[in-house]
Parts: sequence; C-alpha cells; structure tokens
Amino acid sequence: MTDLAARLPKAELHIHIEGSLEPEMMLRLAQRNGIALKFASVDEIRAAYAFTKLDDFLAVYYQGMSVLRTAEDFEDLAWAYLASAAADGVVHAEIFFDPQGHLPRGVSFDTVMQGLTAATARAERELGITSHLIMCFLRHLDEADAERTLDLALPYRDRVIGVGLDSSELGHPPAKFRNVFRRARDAGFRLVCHAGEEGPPDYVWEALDVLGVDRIDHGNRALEDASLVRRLAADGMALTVCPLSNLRLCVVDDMKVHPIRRMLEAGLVATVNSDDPSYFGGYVADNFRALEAAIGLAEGETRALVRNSFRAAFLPAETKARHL
Ligand code: ES4
Ligand code: ZN
Repeated sequence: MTDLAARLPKAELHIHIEGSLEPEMMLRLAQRNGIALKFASVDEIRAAYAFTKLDDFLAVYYQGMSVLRTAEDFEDLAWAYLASAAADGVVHAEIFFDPQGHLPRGVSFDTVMQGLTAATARAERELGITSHLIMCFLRHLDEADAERTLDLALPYRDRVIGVGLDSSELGHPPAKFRNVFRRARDAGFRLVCHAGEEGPPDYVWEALDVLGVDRIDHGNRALEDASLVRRLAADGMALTVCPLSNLRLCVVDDMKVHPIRRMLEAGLVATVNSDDPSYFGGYVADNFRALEAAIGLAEGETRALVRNSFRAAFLPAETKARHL
C-alpha cells in the first residue's frame, strides 16, 4: 500500500482535544495531579472503551478528562495530538474543546486557553502545522449555561475562531441553542454543529435554518432525507465525517457499509476526521486506512476527500487555494 492518504497534506476539521487523551497520558496526569481514577492500568482503561451508543462513550470521555487540571496538562495534551496529526500529514487542524467539561471542576477558561494556545503556537513553529480552536457548548446542559460560556470566550475572540455544539444529541435539538448561536455569530465566531450523528435529519435542517451553521459535524443521517441531501449539495455545505467514530459508536454496523462513497456521489463536501482518536482507534490517517481496507476507497476518492478538507476549512481563500 502506498499510504497515499497519510502522505497528502490535509486539514483535520473534527477533533475533540479531550478525545485525544491517550490512556498512558491519562494515568500520568492522574498521578501528577493526585487524582484518583477508577482505572489502574492502560489495559483497564482500554477495556472500558466498548460502546454501543454515543452516551456510553460520553460517560467514559467525561471521566477521562477529569485528570486535566493545569495549563501544562492542556499543553501536553494538545502537543501530543498536534505531533500525531503532523505525522499523519495534517498541515492545518481545527480543534474542538469543551470548556463546560472543565469549569465545574474549578479549571478556569484562562487555564484551558493558556495550555492550548501554548501548544498550538509551538506546533506552528516546530512542526509547521497551523491550527484554530473551536469552543463547543455541551448540548445536554441548558442554553443559559452556554450563554455564560460564550461570555467567558468573548475576551479570547482572537484565539477562538468558532463555536460548536456537541455531547448527547438525542433530545437536545440545535434549536435549543438558537439565541446563543445568534449572539456568537454577531460576535464574529464561525458556527458549526454536531447533527445527524444519532439525531434525525430534522436536527440537520435546524442546524442549517435555525442556527445558520457554516459546517455540519457528522451529518450521516442527512442521507435519510433526499431533499436535505439536495440542499446540502446545493449549498456546498461541508460534512466532517468520522468513520472510526461511526463504527465504534454503532452509527454504522460495519465499515463496509460506511456511507462516505454515497456522500461523495451525492455531491456532498464530505471530509474524513478522527473525532476522538484515543477512544475510537486511531488518528486521521487510520480513518482513511480503515475506509481503504473496508470499501476500497479509490485514489480519486481519497484526493477528493483531502481537497474537501481545505475547501471546508476556516482558512483565508489564498491559503486554501494553495492546497486545491
Ligand atoms: C463527541 Cl463523537 C461525539 N459526539 C458528540 N459529542 C462529542 N464530544 C466528544 N466526542
Ligand atoms: Zn465530534
């Protein structure tokens, strides 16, 4: 195998930094911070990574991130991700973070920002990889909590390019967050939203028509609605698709039936991303390799997916053009 996908320069647009916490680092940070984990070894941690749905994963994900306390922890975490991404040919990453997963534990917004921006600055200097940060609101919490989080982010507007919506999808439609997204747009943030991972096509419609998002994260279930597919294609709306995540969370039953090819054939701007690489079995190149192994992704399809990653990135037109 030529491993074309790993060699091509690409952008990664859907990666939760807390989901890149590898078991080894989880144990090291727990020890460094004197935090009791219910896991005693890497094997015990990995054994907990058997999920049948999104909420199974989220319970383990929120436990795992409890070891993150200091700016140094966030810097170590983001540096490790950026080094792995660079090794996979990623030249630009748009990285999600979940401040509401940290604030209730007494970790300030400033601590998180200090750590993440130290790593992204160093990665740009030493690895030649650029990155943006996207702050996600946790959709299982109420809109007032998201509003307070947006207030905390306003002084960091120059270091946070956008806002997103993640966590437990069913029962928490995008419209629940219409006011905070309107205010984020008015403040100059780009807008993205997890939709159609477990939630119905209606949630994708809401992300488009109520929130007015610039990209859809996942979007798999949009394929159930032909008029929605036509709308997404007509708008050139990008989908940040995460194949290994889809497999591990049972969004698809088998990688052999992953809809990535159908998405491309329908004219959708689909991209390939790792989501939570530590929890789902690999980084972005592993996601391409899994598709190649399961559905025989052709060279032209790989190149189209990689091109789409730049089309969909929040980069200046001149920078994008260099990669298209
Ligand atoms: C997530 Cl895979 C996924 N879906 C929704 N929210 C998330 N947060 C972290 N990973
Ligand atoms: Zn995600």
